[in-house]
Formats: sequence, structure tokens, C-alpha cells
Amino acid sequence: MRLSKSLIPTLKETPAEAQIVSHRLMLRAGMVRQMASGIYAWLPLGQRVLANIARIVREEQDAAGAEEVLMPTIQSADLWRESGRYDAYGKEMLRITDRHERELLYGPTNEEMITAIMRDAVKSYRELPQIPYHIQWKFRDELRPRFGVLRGREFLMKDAYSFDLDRAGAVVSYKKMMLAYMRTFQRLGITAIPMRADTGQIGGDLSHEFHVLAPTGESGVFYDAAFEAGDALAATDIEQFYAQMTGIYAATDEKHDLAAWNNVPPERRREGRGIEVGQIFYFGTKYSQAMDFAVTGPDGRRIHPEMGSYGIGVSRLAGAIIEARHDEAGIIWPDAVAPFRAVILNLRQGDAATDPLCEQLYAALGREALYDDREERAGVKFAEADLLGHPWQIIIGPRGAAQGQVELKRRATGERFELPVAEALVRVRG
Ligand code: 5CA
Repeated sequence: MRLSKSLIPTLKETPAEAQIVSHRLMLRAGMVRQMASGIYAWLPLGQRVLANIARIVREEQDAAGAEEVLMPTIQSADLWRESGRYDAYGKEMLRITDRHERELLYGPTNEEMITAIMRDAVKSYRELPQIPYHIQWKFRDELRPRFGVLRGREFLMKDAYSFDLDRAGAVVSYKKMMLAYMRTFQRLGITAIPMRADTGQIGGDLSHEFHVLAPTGESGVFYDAAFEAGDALAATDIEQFYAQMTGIYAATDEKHDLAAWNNVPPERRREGRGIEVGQIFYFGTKYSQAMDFAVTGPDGRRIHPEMGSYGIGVSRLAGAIIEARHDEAGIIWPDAVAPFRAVILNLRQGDAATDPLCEQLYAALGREALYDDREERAGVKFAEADLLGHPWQIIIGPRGAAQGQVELKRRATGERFELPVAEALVRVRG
């Protein structure tokens, strides 16, 4: 995209309403705009980041054997009466009445809907296990929406639901999802710590939360340094992986257990802060019983499938990644989620040497590049490139351009290289 004709409304001033750094940076970089309390429009930069996060989440769900569907945002109240959660959910549920006085709601999660779909479609034990998932907007009428997209009212979630014939199968699905989560977070360029959690509204007896390490995180996190190393991801076997993950200590401040902690060798003890970006639950037959979803077993008897649900806050991750990866100048995008791999900075717009060279680079990089073609001072362009956080800056000044040379800056490290155009392109493409 050409910056001069892009919807990237950056702000010079720090917006007063934004209390935390990711919210400030998302507004200043023109990624999002608030449309109502806790409800955001995603502008091109934000939309690209969201799409990149969703793509990685999707690829890892698919690799784990889950199957993508797309359920609606609007659900019928009757569906939720079947599970008994319609009244229990309380004020956080946005309830809607249509023109025929039918009661609807904007879905805060989809256990009921997916159970109804499966009940209708799946009749035999031979058809299980299955793990349908979707990436869809949710609405929760949070009492205090805050911190921008970290706690919105409308937010994008990946939610998967596992259906197995018995507890042993359900636990295997649970472990597969945990592995998929750890791979997802690693690919997103962040460290996430899994920890045992309460099951809350969702119900059940086994649950983990995943906290991204960021200095500004809401919860204190105590963990074994082994998580940072990510060794468990090298495991070839799901049981080995799970045993390693759950064998090392992690807790949030409200559940910090000094006795498990004392077993961690002192040199491996780490304290940080974390943002919850995902949670997984095993809850057995809670919904399949309540909504009477059963398949016929090998002996002809009815079996209520054992279920789990698995959420990732896709839009929350956009903010969480910024909390984990920024400096005073702005965002530092990991390569995998960056809206653009590179920005092309034309230091003298209208120059006989810089213009054609920039156009050449822009044509070569295509959709991966943002071309800063504005009539602006070099200092303004540099500051904005740092703010927006592109992994690479390709800097083109008149002197270098006359010799076919460009300067390359790596945002994350500040390293600079003087290179011929062709070599710069190789570097940037990685
Ligand atoms: N049904 C289960 C799993 S599919 C569920 O809803 N789990 S959850 O409540 O933990 O939500 C899953 C993830 O959505 C959370 O880990 C969090 O990352 C994200 N999330 C939840 N509430 C919000 C919110 N108000 N704003 C942004 N993201 C949110």
C-alpha cells in the first residue's frame, strides 16, 4: 500500500483515554478506532494483524485435526434454555428481541450451539472423535470494558469444541489442543505460560489458562524457566509433551502455592506478569447430558459424548503481543504477525534517483510492503516507521539511490546495513 492513500490515521498526541501501552500504541498507529464502549473498528493495519493471528491460529488448529466451521453471532434464547445457562449467564449476555418478539442473544460462546449441531448430525460412535472450531466475533457486556481490545465487549475468539466417546479420549483431545496452543503462541513470537485454572461459567473439572508474558500484564505469574525454553514442544509424543508441560510449576498470584514453588530449583524460578490469551476446558458430559446429545455405541447403547472447549482471544492477542513487544518509540512486530514485512522510506519524494528505486522495490515486494510516499520530512517518516513497528525499514536517500544502494534497518535490534537493492530484497524476504 502507498501510505499517502491508506487509511492509517496515526496520532501525534497520546490519547488521554488509553491507560495502557498497547491501547495507546494501537490508537496512535491508526490500527483501531473505538466506535462505542468496548467496540472497535479495525483499520487496515489492525485488520492485517488480526488476519495474520487468525491464520496462524487456524493453521495450528487444522494441524491438530480440528475442522473449521462458521457459526452465527446471533443465537436463540431457547438453545440456552436447554442447557440452563440462559438465566444463569446474567447481565454479561446481550439479549435481543426481534420483530416477532422472539428472544435472541449475541453469542458470548458457543457450547450450546455446537452441541445442537452435533446432536442433529452425528448419530454413531463411528463418527467420533471430532473437534469443530470457528473464528467468530463474540459479545460480552463486560461491566468495565477497558484496556482497548484486551477487554472489549465485542471481540474475536477462536473456539473449538471436542467430542469424544469416553474420558480417556477427551483427555487426549485436551492434550492435543494444549500442544496446538503452545505451537500457536511460539509462532506468534510470544511466550505463553499454561497454568491450572478454575472453570467458571463454562463448568467442568480440568482447565488451563495461557498467560502471555508482558511486563504490564494484569496477573502476577510465577513459573519455572523451563517454560521459556519451550523444550516440551520438541516432544514427539503427546503424552510426553503433556507430562513435561504439567510437570513444571506455574501459577498466578491468586493461586501462588509456595509449597510447589519451593520445589522449583532457585535458579529456575521466574516471576513475571501475564495476560490471559487463551483457556481450555474439559467438562465431560455437562452439555451433552443437559441437551441430550447421544450417539449409538457398539453395543447399541446410547453414549453421551465427553466434551471440552478451547478458546483463544484472537483480538486480545493483537494487544497482548504489543504489550510484550514494544519500546519507547513504538511497536516491534514479530515477523509472523506484522501487517507489512517492510516499509519503504523515500527520503526525498520527487527525486530522480529515489522515486524509481522506491517504485522498483514496491513492485518487487507487492502486498508485503508499505511505501511511505508522502511529502514529509525524513524525521517524520523515521518516527512513524518505528511507531508502526514494521520488522524492516528500507531507507532510500538520494546519495545511496544514485549508486543503487539502500539502507536496511531491523526494527527489533536497531541494526543497520548498507546494501545493494537485490541483497536488501533477499534479506527482507527472509
Ligand atoms: N467457551 C470457552 C472456550 S471456547 C470460553 O469462552 N473461554 S473464555 O471465556 O476463557 O474465553 C476465551 C478467550 O477469549 C479468553 O482466554 C480471552 O483471551 C478471550 N476473551 C474473553 N473475554 C474477552 C474480552 N472481553 N475481550 C477480549 N478477549 C476476551
